[in-house]
Formats: sequence, C-alpha cells, structure tokens
Amino acid sequence: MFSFATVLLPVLAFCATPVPIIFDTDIGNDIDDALALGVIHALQSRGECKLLAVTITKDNPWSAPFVDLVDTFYGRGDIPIGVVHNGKTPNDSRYLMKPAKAMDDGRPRYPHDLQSGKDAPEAVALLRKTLASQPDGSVVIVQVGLSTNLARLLASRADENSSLTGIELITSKCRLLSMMGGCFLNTPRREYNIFSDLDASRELLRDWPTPIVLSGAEIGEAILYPATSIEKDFSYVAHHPLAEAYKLYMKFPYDRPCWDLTSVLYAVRPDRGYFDLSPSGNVRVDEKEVTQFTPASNGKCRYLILTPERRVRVREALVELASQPPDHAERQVATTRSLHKKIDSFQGEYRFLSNFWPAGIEFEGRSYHSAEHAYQAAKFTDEVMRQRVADAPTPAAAKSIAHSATTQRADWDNAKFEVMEAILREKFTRHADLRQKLLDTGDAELIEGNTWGDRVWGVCDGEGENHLGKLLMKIREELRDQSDHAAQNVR
Ligand SMILES: [Ca+2]
Ligand SMILES: [Ca+2]
Repeated sequence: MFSFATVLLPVLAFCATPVPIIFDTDIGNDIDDALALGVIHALQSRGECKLLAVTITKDNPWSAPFVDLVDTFYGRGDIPIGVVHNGKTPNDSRYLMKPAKAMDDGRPRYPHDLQSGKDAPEAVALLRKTLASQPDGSVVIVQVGLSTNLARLLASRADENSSLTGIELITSKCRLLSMMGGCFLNTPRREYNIFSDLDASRELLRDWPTPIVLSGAEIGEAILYPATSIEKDFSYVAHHPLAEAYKLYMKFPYDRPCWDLTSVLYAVRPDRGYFDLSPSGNVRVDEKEVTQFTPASNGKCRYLILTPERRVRVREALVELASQPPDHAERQVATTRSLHKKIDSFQGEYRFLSNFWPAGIEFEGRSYHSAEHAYQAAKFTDEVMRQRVADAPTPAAAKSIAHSATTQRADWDNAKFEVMEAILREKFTRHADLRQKLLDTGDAELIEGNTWGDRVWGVCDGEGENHLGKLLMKIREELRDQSDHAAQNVR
C-alpha cells in the first residue's frame, strides 16, 4: 500500500540537520583529543555535525595552533578557536609543537594561520558569542578535558555578545552536554579530567542546566585505538597530523584508550545503539575526588554503558571515522589555497603561464602555435594578415609581424581583453597538462612581472595593471569549480 510515511521518512532521515557542536578539549594532555577532533571532521564531511568552535582548557600556547593545523588539514581552517586563561595544565606536550613548526622545502608541513594561543580569543567569550548566534535548544557541547571553561561559562555575566547570564544562555541554547569524565564502575576511582580542576568539575556537575551524558574512564579503556590503524590507515598522504602526533605522544607502537572519541560519537550519533545509557541520576564529586552517581528520576545525568559484544563495533566505527580522508575539494583547499604565495615571473617552472609557451590553440576557426600567435593575429580583420601571423615560426616573430603592420582593428583597445580571455581559456582547457599545472598553483597570486615596460598586461618596476595575471587567476578559479563539481559527481 502506498503511504506518504514510507516515502517521506527515508528522505527526512537523509536530510537530518547536522548536529551543531562545540568541542571543549585539553588537547595536548593526551592523544585521544586529537583523534576525537579527526572523528568530528569525518562526521562533518558526512553531513552529520557542524563544528561551531573549539575551546581549549589546556593553557599551553601550542594547543591552539595544533587545533588550527588539524582543522586546516581537513579544509576548515576558519573554525573559531578559544583558549583558557590561567588554566590548570600549562605543561608542554609531546605532540603539539613539532607538527606546528614542521617545514618541508621551506613550506609549512601543515599550513595554519594561528601561530600561538596568545593570538586566539579567550574561551568563555568565544563560547558566549558562539552560543548567542545559534538557534534555541540546538547546541551540543562535547567536553573532553577539564571543566574550567564550562564552569566559568556557567558563572559568566551578560556581555556584548548576550544580555543573558551564563546559566540562562546555556539553558536557552544548549541541548546536551556530552562529557568524558569520571568513573562509573561499582568501585569507582579518581579520574584525570575531574581531579585536574576539581572545583570546576564540582560546579559543573552541580549547576549545569541541561542533560549531561558522561563517558566514564572505563568506556574508553574498553576500546583501544589500534596502532595498526595509525600505521596503515593514514598513509593516504605523506604527512598526516594525527598520525604524526600519535607517534610523538608515546613510544610507538602502542594502543591507546578511546576516551574522548566516545563522547564525540555519542554526541553526534546518540541513537545508533553504540552504547546503553544508565538511568537518570545525579553525579557529585566526593571528598576523595571520585565521582558518585545517585539514581534520581529527575536527575540530569546519565552515563554510557558498553556491553562487551559491542566493543568491536564501536572500535571499528571510531577507526573508520578517525582515519577518513578529508573531502577531495576540502583537501585541495587545505594543501594549496592556504599557502598564499606569489608567482611574480612567468619564467622557469612557471614559463607555461606565458603566452609564448608552445601550446596549440584553435581560435576563430584558425590554428595557432601559441597563445601569442592567436592574440597577435586577432588584431586584424584581414584574413591574409591573420594567416601571416599564424605562420610565423616563433611567438616573438608573430608579435613583430603584428607590430610592423600599419593598421589594425578599430575597436582593438576595447576588444583585446575579451580576446585574451578567450584565448587563455582555450589554452588551459585544451591542454590537460597545462590545466593541471595552473590548478597546482593553488591560491598563489599570479603576476606577470616583466622588464620590458608592459604595465597593461603585467607589472614592471612594481607598477602595472597585471591584466594577464588577473585573467589567469580568473580562469584558474573556473577550472577549480569545474573539477570540484566533477569530483562531487563521482562520489
Ligand atoms: Ca585558521
Ligand atoms: Ca582529553
């Protein structure tokens, strides 16, 4: 029987809105934070979540650059990053600084524009700004480190971002807090995230106004991230920031618990049956710094439960997500556009950008040996003249034949820009190798620097309109859009 429900439900499921998340992390203290950030990017690439901001509770200047380089690697280098002030764990990390500083052939191995946490906004201000910009009841916060930032957010006052107090802002904007912290075994023990900022943990668990789902230490410890995956699954690029960080953190090979990854997985996919949930209750931190759960029907806290038969499934999901390559288009952005270099001479390896480069062109029904031939011939309406230019043995000869002529098209000064554009488009579409070389210049600024005084098409002695460079950049953008679309159609 036909029914609307059977038709519409799958469509609705497919169109489900991505979960808006804020990732609050003590990245650098352990390696699972880094893998958890990779899991978030994979889920975002799959349309399942949207990372609104990353706030950091590790008070080390290299934490923010590391987050920025990972975000940039995944093609999302503009995600706002906020840092704690006067945080509890400022000690250096074994894996943050090296990837941020690494250079290959004079270029950053992992491009990023945030060079120090000192240049990043303060975390609570960023949390308030981010929450204020979101629809009511929408945001899921994933806290996988100390509670410093979120406890301060709770206690914050109205500011230029919102007239609400912290607790009012959280109540109106947040849907869930998914946090890694505590221990919920029969005989619980002290857990790092809780005891590293004890006062903040107590305040958070007491005053936080939305439901909280905790992943206790025992959950991550039951799921070990396999060294084999680090070794094999990240080799789709010569250098991968997550694999490199993992190898720096401890003597490799080693399998590390998936603590923080589980809180991300639950936050974005709460209904996929990875975990069971405890009954509702409240969690307090006792005098021995241990989390104590007390069941209560109106309690706001639940904790994750992992049954043994589901361990393998959860681990497989986390390995697949953590090692998922960036989207094609996003990776291209990450590896090339962010370099922002300048190519200011069409010589040497960039000689192919010059109109003198030998590349056959079809233009207005005639074949030419180079873009220069076609351009010089287009100055004439007379067919005999055009053929004389086309027959010139070299681009320089074509130019000199055209320059020695006494007449040319009356409208040439207006028409020449369109003619040049059409010729360049032909050159870089007809020749796949030139097209790729042009795309490979990434986001570099293209400037036809010259010494012969051409200030219309190029730049001489620092002056000029650089029309040739601008047209090449325009065509590069067109080609990039085409190849991005082609890539998306293949997927
Ligand atoms: Ca950035
Ligand atoms: Ca952590």
